[in-house]
Amino acid sequence: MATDTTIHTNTDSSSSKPTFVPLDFAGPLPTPTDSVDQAKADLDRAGYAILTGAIPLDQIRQMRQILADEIVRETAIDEAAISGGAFDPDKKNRRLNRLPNRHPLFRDILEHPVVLELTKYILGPTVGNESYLVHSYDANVTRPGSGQQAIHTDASTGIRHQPAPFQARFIWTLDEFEEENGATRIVPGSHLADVDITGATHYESIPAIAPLGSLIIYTDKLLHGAGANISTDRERASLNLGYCMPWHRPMINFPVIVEPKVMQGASVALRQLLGYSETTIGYYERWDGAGSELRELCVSPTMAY
Ligand SMILES: O=C(O)CCC(=O)C(=O)O
Ligand SMILES: [Fe+2]
Repeated sequence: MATDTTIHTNTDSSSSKPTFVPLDFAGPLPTPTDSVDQAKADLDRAGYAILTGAIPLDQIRQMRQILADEIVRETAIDEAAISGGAFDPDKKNRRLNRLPNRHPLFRDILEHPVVLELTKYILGPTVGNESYLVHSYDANVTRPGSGQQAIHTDASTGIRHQPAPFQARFIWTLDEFEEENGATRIVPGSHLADVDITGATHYESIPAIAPLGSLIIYTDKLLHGAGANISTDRERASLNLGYCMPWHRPMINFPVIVEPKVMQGASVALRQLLGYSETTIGYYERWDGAGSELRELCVSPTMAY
């Protein structure tokens, strides 16, 4: 999808480490679109796209309410556990994981057809047509006073000079994303650069302003980060998730995180995406260490979508 270019940096002559990287992107920035073809073009050109109209707004509002209720519930149990994450700048935002356990809507959205189409577009074919895997999945709620997350890529492999995307990444906006409430910040065009991130570097970025219920699409090659919430009274909630190749180790081991009872009756596609397969193409490794309840959920990994 991409050819490598150089990202231009100002350097601190004493350390030769880049300290400030100004925006360096020619052409108009992507704007929200309801066209999947336009979104694909934006993704190729700018490294991200904002797709609208992919999901009914009442479904988005319902998920927002469930998320709020779950945060209240978890706050009463252990507020610290959901306050900020390892890569957040402070403890003001809320991070909620284990989403597939919490509500069917949080499971259904993992197999949204547009997300699967875009994952195919970004990652391309797999050997033996084996299913992609959900790599990671959580909710992030910025709150008034939350700081800006450091600009980063979502590449978890630690591989330098990564030649192609290893993850298709998505953010569902459960609130309207505005600069003031912490819209995700993006370095347009950075998906084409061979970036070696150092903590000392400040990247100039722009906010991904998006209506409620948008799907922000990017890859693990794009520089981005949650924005600071400088509003006095507005939260900004999102579902953040990624899909990876079947040979790429997901960040989350879903079959041992998700309660087997919530997966009973789940589609074959959802089971594949969450890694419920005793088989990889050509190999069968029985899940002897798992209980029968879990083993009965296993399906063939050959892409059913
Ligand atoms: O919530 C956001 O705006 C982005 C969060 C993010 O980039 C991350 O957690 O890796
Ligand atoms: Fe990220």
